[in-house]
Amino acid sequence: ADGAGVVALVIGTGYGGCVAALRLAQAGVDVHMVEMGMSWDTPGPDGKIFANTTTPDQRSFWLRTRTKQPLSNFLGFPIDKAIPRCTGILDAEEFSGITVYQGRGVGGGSLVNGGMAVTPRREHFSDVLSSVNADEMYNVYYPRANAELGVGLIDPAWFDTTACYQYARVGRKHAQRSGFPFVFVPTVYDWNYMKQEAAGTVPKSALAGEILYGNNYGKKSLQKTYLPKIKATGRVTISPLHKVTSVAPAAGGGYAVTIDQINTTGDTLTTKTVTAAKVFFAAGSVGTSKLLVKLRSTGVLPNLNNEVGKGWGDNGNVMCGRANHLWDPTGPLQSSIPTAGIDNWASGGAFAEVAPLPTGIETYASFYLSITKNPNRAEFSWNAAAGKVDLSWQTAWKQTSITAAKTIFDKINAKEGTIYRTDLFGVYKIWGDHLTYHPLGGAVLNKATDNYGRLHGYAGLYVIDGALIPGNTSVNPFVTITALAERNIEKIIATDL
Ligand code: FAE
Repeated sequence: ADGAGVVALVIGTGYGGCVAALRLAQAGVDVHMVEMGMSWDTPGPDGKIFANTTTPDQRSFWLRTRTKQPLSNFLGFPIDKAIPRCTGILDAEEFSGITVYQGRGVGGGSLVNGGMAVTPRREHFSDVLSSVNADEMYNVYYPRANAELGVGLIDPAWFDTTACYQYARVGRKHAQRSGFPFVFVPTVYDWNYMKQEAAGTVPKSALAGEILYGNNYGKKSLQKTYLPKIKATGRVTISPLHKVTSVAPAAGGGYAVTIDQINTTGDTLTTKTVTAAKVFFAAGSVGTSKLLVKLRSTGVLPNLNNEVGKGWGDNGNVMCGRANHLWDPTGPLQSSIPTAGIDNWASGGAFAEVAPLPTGIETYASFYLSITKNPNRAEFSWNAAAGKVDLSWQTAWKQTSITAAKTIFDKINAKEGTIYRTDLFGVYKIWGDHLTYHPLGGAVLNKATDNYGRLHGYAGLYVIDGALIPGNTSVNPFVTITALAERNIEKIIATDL
């Protein structure tokens, strides 16, 4: 609706955006959600909405002509391949020192992520969000987020026997033999559905290697949790394939939001302007930071403060594989949903998840995504010559993360008499240190905004996504992003409407 006015406009449909839209609509506010990605509700020619990891296609990547898989190599062979350019689901966004993976579509990162739904240990919370009352978070907002997201734990008896978690049991055995605390990781996968997949009574999703490019059945993404509730309010319009490019103070009050409608090859079809009384930035850590830095630097929102763009971190993500002995197979059938972790945060600064290698064949490999305590923080800045936003992260900064991860895996390798895999990230390269799945920060709470996400300098502009979190959550971030959004929107509805 070109030129029409709305009360609240939400940029992005990930965790922060969905929490904002649901709670505003329930409070009686009309909401317009704008999402640059597709709606992901229509099956492709193969009858499925989402593509499989083993056969990536045009649905898999955001505007790329070649896949850029997190594991680029296997047994010495590059595995990336040509695909048609399309507004696919996974964006591998390249900055000079890091590739940042993000979900694109209605549901944001919930479409592509591993579903690991972890609440930080309470004793670490003050390191995560120092200005937030921990009692409120642990008594009210974490429980609310866990309930809304449908977080649950695997049945430990099933874990102990099912073929699809042999890889995780091998991970547990090795962790325990080296004296590391082993923990089950809660997830948003429907565990009953996975049991039925294993029994062969329903179409397979986690047991068909579905991850990264979407899960067709068992994962409770936002499409199965917040989004149906949002639609049921009848107060929310969602515009997919619409990208916000500007938010400017409007003459008569409120904000003029400029939006490009794009097609599935990424070309702009039309440009629209919508006026909104309040605008919620929920474009993800990178999306929100890029927009705000551009708008401040180009004089559209000059009163945004100097904290905007700062405090960005990678949640210390680093990946590695270990080569197991031939008598320690990890199994050809590997559930794509990780559910086991090695918690060495307190003594080594690393929390390592035992991740699958869902290739369908025995790999004799244990694969891990580690979240580490990495204090390096990067800054977004406007590159006027190139007309784009740069990020100052340097690949060498991952050395801290590698050192932390080695506190776990050097010890396990020594105990087991095993070595690191060197074939997963290139030729003779041990560490996946070029990427993150967990971008955080860039508009940090209580710095770029007040303690509830209100941007300094502009009444009616809010940040409500991962950009608020200063770079590290000690565990996977989406439960914390959701809980913080629940906390902030409750305050905003009570005081600003
Ligand atoms: P996000 O979910 O990224 O949503 C932002 C939305 O805004 C996206 O849909 C964008 O397309 C859209 N957008 C951006 N710019 C614009 C614009 N200009 N105009 C319109 N729309 C725009 O943000 N986290 C966990 O806790 N557990 C996991 O197991 C896990 N696994 C992951 C695996 C992968 C491969 C990836 C990529 C991420 C994973 N994450 C995981 C991270 C998690 O998905 C991420 O922290 C959240 O999705 C971030 O939530 P936000 O609401 O900040």
